[in-house]
Amino acid sequence: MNAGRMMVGGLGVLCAASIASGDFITPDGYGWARGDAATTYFEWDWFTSTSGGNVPDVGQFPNPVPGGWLEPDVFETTGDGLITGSGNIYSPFGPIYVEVTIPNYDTGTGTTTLLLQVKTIGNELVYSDVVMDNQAPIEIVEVSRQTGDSGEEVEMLFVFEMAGNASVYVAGIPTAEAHVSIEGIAVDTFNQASCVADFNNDGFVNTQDFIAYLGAWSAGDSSADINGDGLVNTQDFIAFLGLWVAGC
Ligand SMILES: [Ca+2]
Ligand SMILES: [Ca+2]
Ligand SMILES: [Ca+2]
Repeated sequence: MNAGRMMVGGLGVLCAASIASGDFITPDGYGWARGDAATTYFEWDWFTSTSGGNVPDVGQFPNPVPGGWLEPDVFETTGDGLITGSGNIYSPFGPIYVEVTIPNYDTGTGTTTLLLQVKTIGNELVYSDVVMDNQAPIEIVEVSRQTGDSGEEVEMLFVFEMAGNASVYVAGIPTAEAHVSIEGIAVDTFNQASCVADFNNDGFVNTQDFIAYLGAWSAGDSSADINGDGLVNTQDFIAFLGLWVAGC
C-alpha cells in the first residue's frame, strides 16, 4: 500500500516535470551539445517588444556574445503583432511575420546546421514557409502537440543546412492567420568543419570518394584543386591521397 502510494507520487512528479519542461529538444540528437565549440544557442520564453530588444531570457551561448557580434533578437515585421500579458507575440487581426536574428562565427567554411524551434498556442504557423536566410528547411519535425485551454499547443522543429558560416542568420516565421500566439523560440547552431576527404559529401570516407576525386582530377575540375593554388596537378593528387588515407 505504502509502496503503491510512493509510486503514484513519483509518477506525478515525473508528469509535472515533463509538462513544465515539455519544451524544446536539445541538439544532442544532431551531433552536438550546447556549449560545444563552434556552436551557439539562444532561447526566448518571454518577449517584451515586437520591435526588438528581446533578450534570450531562457539562456544563450556564448554569453555574452563576443565583441563585434550582433545581439540575438526577435522582431515582428508587419506591425500587426502585439505582446500579450504572458510575454507572447500575438496576431490579433491577421497574419504576422516574426524574424529572429542569430549572430554567428563568420568562419565562412564548412557546413552550418541550424535548429529553429517555435512553440505556438492557438492557430499555427505556415510551416512550409518558415525559412532561414530565405532557404527552406531540410527537415520539419512536430516535437509535441497537445490541446490546451487556448487551443493547440504545438512545438515545431525546423532543421536547416547551410554551406559555409555567416556572421548572422535571419529566420523568417510566418503565421497563417490571426490568433496565433508565439510562446517561445529556440535556435541552436553548429558550424562543422568541412571534411575534404569525404569528397562526395555522404558522411563517409571510402573508395567512392577516391573514385569521385579521380574523376574530378582527370577532368581538371576546380573542385580537385586541394591546395587552392588555382591549378589541378600532381600536387593536388598527392594532397588528396594524404587526406583520404588520414580520413576525417
Ligand atoms: Ca512564453
Ligand atoms: Ca564520401
Ligand atoms: Ca592545386
